[in-house]
Order: sequence, then structure tokens, then C-alpha cells
Amino acid sequence: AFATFHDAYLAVLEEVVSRPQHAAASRGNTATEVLGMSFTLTDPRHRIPYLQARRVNIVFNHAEVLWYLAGRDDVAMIGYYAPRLRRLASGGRLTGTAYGPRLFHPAGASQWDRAVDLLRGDPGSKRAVALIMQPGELADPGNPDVACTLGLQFFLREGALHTVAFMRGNDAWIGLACDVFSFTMIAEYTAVVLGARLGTYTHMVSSMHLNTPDQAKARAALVQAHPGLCSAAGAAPVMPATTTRDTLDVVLDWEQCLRADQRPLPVHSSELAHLDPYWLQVLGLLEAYRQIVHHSGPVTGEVMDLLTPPYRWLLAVRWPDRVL
Ligand code: 5HM
Repeated sequence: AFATFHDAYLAVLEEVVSRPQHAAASRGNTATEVLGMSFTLTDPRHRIPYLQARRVNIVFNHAEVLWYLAGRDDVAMIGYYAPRLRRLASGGRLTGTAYGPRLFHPAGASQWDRAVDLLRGDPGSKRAVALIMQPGELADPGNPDVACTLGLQFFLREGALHTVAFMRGNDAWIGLACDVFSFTMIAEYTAVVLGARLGTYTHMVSSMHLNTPDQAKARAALVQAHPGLCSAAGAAPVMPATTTRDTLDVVLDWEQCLRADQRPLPVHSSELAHLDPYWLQVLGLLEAYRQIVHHSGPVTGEVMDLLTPPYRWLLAVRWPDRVL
């Protein structure tokens, strides 16, 4: 068990770099691999590795969770934050990578809704599972996008919501950091909806692997990171208990407006006064990204002043020439 994902991430990298069990080759990739790896986060809110050598995209991380929670599969939204995903799309949609439709669609009667309803009626249940990989996904041997996550399971124990994620395969350099961010956010939202404390998050992976092109970067991260947590980390923000589906819809409406560059985020306007500061931070990240994508020059001080020091640090490491 680890107190922060920063520490868990480094421990996983250390394992696949220094003690690999296999050299695996598949679909044009070679990788070092460990089979059957898991870790537990005691405080899943500490979900970000703060590493110079692994510049996480905190904007994409939030966008991906919103995309999942909205039950969407359109590349128009997620491809704006991660252009590399565009090549996996067909007909404007993603399949295996789009966990949203499988977990959260249709709203109100999704697998996730059923798991939440089940726990309301039978809090001790071991059945609150939402499956992601689907039986038919191997039918087409050329399918470029087979879901890597098998499912999520939720447990209510002593008033806390514990979550377990099951993955058939996980890329230890890129995928792991994105998936743990998303699944711990889904865990926290589920805890809020159930009125439960946030319990542990356990990440269980059949094949944890590190692709050959990422080996040197992972070694660099391990060397640089040993002094421990970056001073930017600080306390992790807590999703407000007032968060509902309507809150997410407000955030998603702004997301669309900022992605289309319709107008800047009116940071100090009464329009946003009803939004909890936690969600305003998320909009601040989306606004910073709007400026980075659609405009030139540094991100405005107005937006940077809105953001907390950890988010400022992450933006500056990722976009050093745009965030001063
Ligand atoms: O050959 P395969 O279908 O396993 O290639 C997909 C690879 O993408 C996975 O093995 C994993 O390394 C990575 N991946 C991930 O780590 C993909 C997704 C999308 O479902 C993910 N995490 N969420």
C-alpha cells in the first residue's frame, strides 16, 4: 500500500525496469513485463506523480474523466486534448478506449448506476461491478482498440467506498498515470454520490509493461525522483460533497464552449459564482489549455492566479514556453 500515487508509480517503474519477468513482443511493440501486479492507494486523492521526467498532462487527465462520466465516445472532444487518439478513431468514434459508454450510458440506467443502486440496497455486496472489456472485442483480429480495462468494482465497508480496477494490460509509463487518475476520480465521484467517505483504491493489472522506447525515460524518472515528492504537491483537493450530475453538466458545457474557443472563461464573473472552487479550478485548467491551443503568447496571469500551486507547476512543466 502507498500513501500517494507518486510513490506507487515510481515503485511500479522500478519493478518493470529492474526486475522484469518477461521480454514481451506484440503488435510491433517490445516491452519488459511483470505479470500479476497490484498496489493499493490509501488516499486516492493523491493521484498525480510530480515528476520533471514524466510531465503528466493535467488538462487531459481531467478531460478524460469528464469524457468518461459523460458517457461519450467522440474523438472530437478527447482528440482535442490528446491528438494521438485521433488515429484510433473510426467514423469519429473510439471503441475500446471509450470507457464512458460502457460505464455511464445510458445515464440513470448504466452499469455504474446499477452498481450504485445495488450498494444503496445492499451495502455489503460483492456484486457492484461495471464491466468494460466486452466479449465480442476479439472477433476482429485487426481491431486496433481493444479495451485494456476489464472492469471496476466498488465496495462499501464501514462507511467508506473502496474501489478496485482490473486491467488486462497497462503501459507503465503513459497509460498507468492516466488510468489511475481517471479511476480514482470515478471512485471519488462514486463516494460523493453514495454519501460515503473515500476509501482505498486498488489497481490490479495482469500485464504491467514498459515499452522499449520508454525505458530510458523511466530510468531518468527513477534517478531524478528519489528525493521524494516535489514540493509543489501539497494537499490534494477534495471533490465537494455537493457535486451532482448537474455540476458535471455545467462543467461539460463550459468544456465545450472553451474547446470551441467561443469565449474566454469569465474568471471573476457572477456567472461562475455558483460553482464550487474545486470545479472552478478544473475550468481554469481548461481555460489555460484554450489559450495554449487557440492563441499565442503566455497564459494570462488572471488564469494562473486562479490556479493552485500544484496545477501551476504541472502546467509550467508541460508547457514551459507558454506558462511563465
Ligand atoms: O496490444 P494491446 O491491445 O494490449 O495494446 C494496447 C495497450 O495500450 C495496452 O496493452 C496498454 O499498454 C495500453 N493502454 C493502457 O495502458 C491502453 C488503454 C486504452 O484502453 C489504457 N491504458 N486505458
